[in-house]
Amino acid sequence: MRVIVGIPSYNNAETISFVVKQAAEGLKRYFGGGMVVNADGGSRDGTREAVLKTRVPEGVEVHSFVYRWPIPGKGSAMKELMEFAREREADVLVFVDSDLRSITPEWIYKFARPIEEGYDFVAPYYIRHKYDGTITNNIAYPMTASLYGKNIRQPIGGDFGVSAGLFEVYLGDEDVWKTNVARFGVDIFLTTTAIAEGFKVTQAALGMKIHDPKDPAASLGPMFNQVVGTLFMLMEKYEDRWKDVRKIEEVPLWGEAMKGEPEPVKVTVELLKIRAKELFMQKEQVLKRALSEETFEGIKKALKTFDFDDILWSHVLYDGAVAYKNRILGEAEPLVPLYFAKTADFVRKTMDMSTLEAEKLIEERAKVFLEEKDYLLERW
Ligand SMILES: Nc1nc2c(ncn2[C@@H]2O[C@H](COP(=O)(O)OP(=O)(O)O)[C@@H](O)[C@H]2O)c(=O)[nH]1
Ligand SMILES: [Mg+2]
Repeated sequence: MRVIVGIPSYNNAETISFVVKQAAEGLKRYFGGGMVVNADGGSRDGTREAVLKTRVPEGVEVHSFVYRWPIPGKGSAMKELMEFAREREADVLVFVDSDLRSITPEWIYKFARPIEEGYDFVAPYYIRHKYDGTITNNIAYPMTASLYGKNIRQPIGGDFGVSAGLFEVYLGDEDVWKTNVARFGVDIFLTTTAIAEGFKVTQAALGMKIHDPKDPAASLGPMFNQVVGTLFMLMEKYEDRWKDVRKIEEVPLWGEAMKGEPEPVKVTVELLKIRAKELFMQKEQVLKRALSEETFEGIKKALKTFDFDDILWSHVLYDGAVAYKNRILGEAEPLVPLYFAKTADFVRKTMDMSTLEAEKLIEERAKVFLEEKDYLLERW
């Protein structure tokens, strides 16, 4: 089996060499060799040099290029990694992020082996600290599970295994790569497309995910906009695939799920609250038009108390999706203050919980989203 590992990067000189090394070891150990390819966004910190000078086992080739697609972003890098894999006639393309500190050679096996067994898409399944992955936990996971009915816990984990048949489909529609899919919308695009186009999907148990953490209020606004905008766009495209789904199906897990407490990720709750209020004032008018009256009243209260329950939160996202479809919202960005407020609520509620205990609340959230699906269907 020809396996290629693709690594998108942008200024990751400090961490990428470790990732290249682990990937190369994995290729050698489990597949007798292969290729590690880096697609870089024009880093100025020596990322590509770090890639190219990493010592790897014999039988593993290392490449690095700067992608040419004109939109700067992670998705553009991944697009060109797929094109590279297609040219080299790879059977499997494994994507891994360049800021991973917990990747081991086994990860490559776990992403590639299910494809050899007939799967097309392997999503990661890892333990993340309760405050890492707030866009995953608040949006991508409950929306994917309740809309498309697949219990994929990490739909936007960043690391994936993809079959040749599937990357052909991803590359099929060039126009989609002119949207937020070229940026951080790429992960939700990969996962949703795999499910909605009927490919065989599974999850690989990988242990912990440790990477460069981000403080939500300081740096996740643009990512929220890109991920949620893409999710809304795909809801329109695939409405026939999610409307009739009424239950959440388990998705097979390759390997044993691990338990443990990952190293803490810091969230500045005060900043979340301040930014939520500030941004809400700026977006109040458009939110009033985009949300139902009941939802709008609900969020006004939630912005005072920072008590933001899952039913209200599902209505925010469902109203948002409808407003996007009806062109009242051109982007998901006006919803950012509500994401900040919801995150502040989650931090408060889980302050004294372990990551495993907090996990239970997130699983419950997906069920609430499913129960509230009629609310969406009535308005869609
Ligand atoms: N080429 C390229 N890669 C990017 C860009 N932004 C992020 N990446 C890569 O995408 C991966 C995930 O990015 P990261 O910032 O860690 O996102 P997060 O882990 O999802 O919060 C990393 O390997 C980044 O280097 C970009 O603009 N261009
Ligand atoms: Mg990261």
